[in-house]
Amino acid sequence: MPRKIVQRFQVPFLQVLDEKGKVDPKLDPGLPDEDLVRLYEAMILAREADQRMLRLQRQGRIGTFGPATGQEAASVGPALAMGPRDWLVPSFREMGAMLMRGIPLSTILLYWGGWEEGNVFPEEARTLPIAVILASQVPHAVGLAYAERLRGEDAAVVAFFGDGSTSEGDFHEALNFAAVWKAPVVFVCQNNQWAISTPFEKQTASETIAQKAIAYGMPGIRVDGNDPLATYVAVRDALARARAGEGPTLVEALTYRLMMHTTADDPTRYRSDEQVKPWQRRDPLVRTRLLLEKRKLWDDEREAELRARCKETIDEAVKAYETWKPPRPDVPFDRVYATPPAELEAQRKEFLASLPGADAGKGVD
Ligand SMILES: Cc1ncc(C[n+]2csc(CCOP(=O)(O)OP(=O)(O)O)c2C)c(N)n1
Ligand SMILES: [Mg+2]
Repeated sequence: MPRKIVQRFQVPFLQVLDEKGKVDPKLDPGLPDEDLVRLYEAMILAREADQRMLRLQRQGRIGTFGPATGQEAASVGPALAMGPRDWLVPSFREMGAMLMRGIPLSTILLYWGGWEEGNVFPEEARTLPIAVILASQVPHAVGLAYAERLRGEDAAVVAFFGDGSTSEGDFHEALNFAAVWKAPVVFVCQNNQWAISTPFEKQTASETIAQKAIAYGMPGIRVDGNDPLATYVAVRDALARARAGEGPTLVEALTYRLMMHTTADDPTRYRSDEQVKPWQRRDPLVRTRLLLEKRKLWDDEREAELRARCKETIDEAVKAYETWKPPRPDVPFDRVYATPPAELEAQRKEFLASLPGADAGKGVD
């Protein structure tokens, strides 16, 4: 037969916890109570920290900041699914996951305060630096995953990026390489439906991001990105595939950017409140609290106690950030190469000599 269908494809969708806090019993991952509470607490801390950082930016106490309010479930679910030896490769809206990996909030404040030290994480957090250059982290994630396998390690990698980042060449190159070489990596696209002012419909002619996986020969799934149980289940299953040597998976977490792109952006210039409203009703924090209440794990008293604990944690972090003193100004030169080339060292010297108070021309050690 000269004309026939050679392949047929489907794009699955997963939601476990709906907006009313109801879990589909057939899909319930059966997480222990303490994990459900952990997910909720991590999302509340991320939200509170986000809102505080917005205020700090408006007061001139940190630099430009990209909030993740409304997107917390997309990063805490995957973080819960990860093991301690796995690697987190973030973009820039994964504060929930980063805090769960044990990165101090004061370090995250240093990052948004513009300090290079804000990219130096505790080794045991196994987390790469924040990546603002879109999709630049995705090939790195694949290389990291491939290297772990080459070394015979059991570790896998979870790499995050946004919907806009899927239009970058780096994204496509990374997915192709990962699929061909069966690298143990899980790609998580936080599809918040905006790339600054570019809406999802103008970003791609694909109906979903998940379907892009098909072209590269890996499974793709779209999940409700405001459902921490769906993001958990999808990444848990993808990590199991990765560890079994079956290669990568693309998980599209469909969510929504409720706030501005960054503090340098005014979203009222390109979208209306009416567009945003339905997504406020899909807030991941609200449905998770409803679930905890249904399971008799939560009440107003626990909520008040948690909010007070978050405030204390954030106050301490802000204090640590604001009393922090840079040990020396040339730290950014340290982390570009394992062994810096002579040219870079010459630039370091020139930079140090140019600082106010520096004795120009004098060598610096
Ligand atoms: C290579 C590159 N091009 C442009 C930019 C400027 N830029 C920063 S964030 C952004 C939009 C990113 O959209 P998306 O990937 O959907 O992530 P989101 O901001 O929605 O989380 C753009 C264009 C950049 N950081 N890097
Ligand atoms: Mg986006």
